[in-house]
Formats: sequence, structure tokens, C-alpha cells
Amino acid sequence: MTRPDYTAAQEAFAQWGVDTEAALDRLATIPISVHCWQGDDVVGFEGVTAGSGGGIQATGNHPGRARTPDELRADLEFAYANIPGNHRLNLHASYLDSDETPERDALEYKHFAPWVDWAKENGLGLDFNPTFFAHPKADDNLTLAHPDKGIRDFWIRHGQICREIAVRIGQEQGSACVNNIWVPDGFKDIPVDRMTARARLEASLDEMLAQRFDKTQLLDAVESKLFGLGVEACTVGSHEFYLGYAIRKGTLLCLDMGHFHPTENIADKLSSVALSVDEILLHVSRPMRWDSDHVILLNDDILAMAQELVFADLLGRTHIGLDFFDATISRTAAWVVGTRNMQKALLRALLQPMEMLQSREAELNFTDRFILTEELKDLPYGAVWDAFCERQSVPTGLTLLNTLNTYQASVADRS
Ligand code: RNT
Ligand code: ZN
Repeated sequence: MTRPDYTAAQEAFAQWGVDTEAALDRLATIPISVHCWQGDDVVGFEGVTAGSGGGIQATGNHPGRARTPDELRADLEFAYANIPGNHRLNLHASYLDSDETPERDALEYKHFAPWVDWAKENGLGLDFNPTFFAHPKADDNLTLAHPDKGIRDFWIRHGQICREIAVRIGQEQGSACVNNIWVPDGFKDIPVDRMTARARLEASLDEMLAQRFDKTQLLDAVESKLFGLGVEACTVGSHEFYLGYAIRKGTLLCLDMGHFHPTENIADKLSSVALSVDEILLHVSRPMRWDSDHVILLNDDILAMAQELVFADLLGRTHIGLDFFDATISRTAAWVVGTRNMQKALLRALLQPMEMLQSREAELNFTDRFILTEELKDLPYGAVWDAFCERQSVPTGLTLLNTLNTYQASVADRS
């Protein structure tokens, strides 16, 4: 049954020439790659409890951290059941599901096969990441750029086998698995030879990526960063490094919203980057003063990102992944609300009278653009979102609150 407030909203948007049904249909086709690591504070299942390393850190000790693959999958099933639409899971190599304890350079597809089976059963796509942190061979905060060839070779091998695992996942699921490469490499204090470090990183990446795979099965991405804890002075894989690398080598470029100077507008980068690389990967995140990986809010940064994706027609070649982790609140609530915020932002963008706005700008009628963008903020987006959730049988409002709290209570005795 169509609710009266949706019918009223539909009419309100129709007056602006916006078809809410078309927006809802489009929204339902946009997958979000939900990151596995929000569920357990980036610990993983290698039997290591030393924390994440590499300058990334989940803070807080809220009860309910998933300790096993089964617990993480149960939490994810709950989360996906409360997120409208069909989505993906972004898995890190440290989240293997196996009784074996292989070293990072000895991982095999079989260690991830339970995830693939589960993803198939749940209609989820899978993405993948080699794990270049939280490991003794990464303690110098150098991996692919390490001066020691033995350490570089270890990580090159890890990267190679992760690509083999990812391509197999792509074959199994019948669509491309995005394999994102982020390394923590950098220097705490001012280096005197940045060039050699960057040349090493490039050579290692070249070796890792040398084997060609079918792009319908595997898409490699590279993720830049401005700085991290412990590598304040220099990150080897900077934005310029990877932008150039992605353009020259034909990989995807991953833009993490926490990996730039706090005043930079990440949404502004999309159109520039999209002129030079075919496809983009996003790590949608919320930095607060630094790369703090707060859960994303429905704030201006996210709205701007979604609007650029829609207005620049980039949804077809942008993979939307999330990257946040907060252990001070319910982890499942963080997943659900954060992912829904990305969807809400996309819905708002899809509900804009884009051509009207763009034509005013093309006419240099900035006054109209200003008036219109402000008036559009008052349109009844919430009623359209509610209709989306209702059709997809997921709760909203106080029912959502109760659902999230009930589940959280059911996992709170995990120690
Ligand atoms: C770290 C990067 C990276 C990680 C994940 C766990 O700063 O953002 O993407 O958060 O790989
Ligand atoms: Zn990231």
C-alpha cells in the first residue's frame, strides 16, 4: 500500500520535474561495498589480538565485538537485513576462515571459500584487500618500499596471492572482485631520500601487478594517503604517487575521504580524476581532525560526494566502498546507519532537478542556482526514503532503533 505521505512527496517532487519512482528504481541498483572490519575493530582472524597496526586504530570497547567468522557473518546478516537493497562485502585478507594458520605469503583461495559460499547464499558480491599491516614484517612501517629485499619480496608475494584469490572470487561470483591495495609505508620523521622509497614502491607494485587478469573478474585499485599515525612526515604512496600510477598502469584509484588535508573537498576530486582513470573506488569515511574513521553521517561531505556521483554521471564507473570503524557504539548499528546514510545521500542526489540546476549554471545565472539549491533543501526526502525502506521491508525510525538495540543486547555478552 502506498502511504499518503509518499504520495504527497511524489507530487511535491513532480512539481520540480523529478520522478521519485525513477529515483527509487535507480537507488535499488546501487551496491555499497560494506567493509568487514567495522565488525571487529580491524582485528581479523589470524589469531593476533595486538590491534590493527599501520597507524589505523579503532577506539572504544563497546561489548559485542565479533570474535570469529561465524559471529562476524551473523552480525553482517543482521546488518544487511536492515539495509535496503543488494550490497557487497569488502573482505580483508586477515579475515580468513580456516583452521589453518597460514602466513600472509601462503594464503590460498580455500581459506576464504566459506566466505564465498556464504556470500552466494546471501546474494552478496565480494571485494577483497591484501593486508599489509598488523604483522611483524610491517613493524618498520615499510612493506613494499622496505629497503630489505626479503621483506619486499614477502609482501609482493602476499599481494600476488591476494590477486589470485580475488580473481577466483570474481570467477565464482561471476562479476569483478575489486582488490584494493593500501600499504602503510612511510616515515615518522623527515626522510632524506623520498625518491628511492617511491621507486621501490613502484617496482614492487609492478611486480605484484605483472600478471594480467580479466577485468570482468578482477579490478585492482590503489589507495593513497596523506599521512598516518607514526608516518607523519612522509607517506610513500601519496596522492600524486598513486594518481600517476593509476593513470599509467590502468588500475582503479581509491579515494579515501580521510586521506587528504582536512580542508580538501574530496567530492571535487571525482570529476578531475574521472577524466584520467576509467574507474574509481571510494572509501567513504568521516575524518575528524585526522583520519579518524568516524562513522559517516548524512552531512555535507557525504551529500556532496553523492551529488557529484550522480551529476557527473559517475555511478557506472565508481565502486562505493565504506571505511570507518567505531568501537564506542554498537558495531552493527554503525554498519547499518552508516551504510544507510550513504544511500540516503544518493537518494537526495537522485531527487535533485539536475537539468534545471545545470542549465541555470550554464547560463551563468548563479542567483537562480543559489535560490534553487536552498529551496530544494526543504523537499520531503524523508518520505521517499521511508517508502524505499518499506518496499524493501527494512525498518525506519523508532522501529529501527528498537531493532538495532535488541540485536546489540543479544551480542553484548561476548567477551
Ligand atoms: C587505512 C586505509 C585502509 C584501511 C583498510 C582497513 O588508512 O584507509 O583502507 O582502513 O584497509
Ligand atoms: Zn581506506
